[in-house]
Amino acid sequence: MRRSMMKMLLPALTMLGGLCIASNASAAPSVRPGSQPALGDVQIAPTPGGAGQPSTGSAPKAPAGRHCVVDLSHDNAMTCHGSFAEAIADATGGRITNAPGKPGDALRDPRFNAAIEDAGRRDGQYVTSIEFVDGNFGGQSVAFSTDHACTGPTSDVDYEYPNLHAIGWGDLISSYRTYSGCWVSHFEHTTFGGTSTGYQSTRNYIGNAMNDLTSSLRWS
Ligand SMILES: [Ca+2]
Repeated sequence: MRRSMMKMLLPALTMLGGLCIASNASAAPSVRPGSQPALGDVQIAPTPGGAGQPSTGSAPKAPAGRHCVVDLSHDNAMTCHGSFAEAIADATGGRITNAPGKPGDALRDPRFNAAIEDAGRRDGQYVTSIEFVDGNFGGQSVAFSTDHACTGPTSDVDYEYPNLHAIGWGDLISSYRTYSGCWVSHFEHTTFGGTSTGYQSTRNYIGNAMNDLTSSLRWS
């Protein structure tokens, strides 16, 4: 999002800053053995189904639907969808099929976030982070999925994506939400060069220094 627009939205973002932005400070997901999160309106499929989505593979273009999923565990294959709900169904292997249509509404709902974490724990369909074009989890999105959670220490690199420009997502990210015990570092240049944010958990605004500048990502 343009910085001029961000200035207009800053008061609103400040107001919303305290809402449901989960601290990931412990790095490890909050897991209570045997407990079930209250899922409410977030529908969980009774049996996990494969995403079954064709992939654009190694020849990606700027996505039309602009709600995309990149599978970090399978050659970084990207699949794009026309709605956020479809993308989340893909990222969770079909477990969450009716995510709220507006990503911002979904991410401010603790039940949605619990369902994402639950999909990882129960089905091995983890999401490292969901990245957004606008601040406050708005606009187009790209979710990164894996088959393992991140390890606790941030001294290692659990996953990485070297070139967002190659898949139409370079210089766009303004906010992000982390899951699966992952922290994410945003880099100014491809292959992890230039300025970086360092590993951080959820941010409803990435900050002026890196807004619309991210070209590569690492998770730990
Ligand atoms: Ca790690």
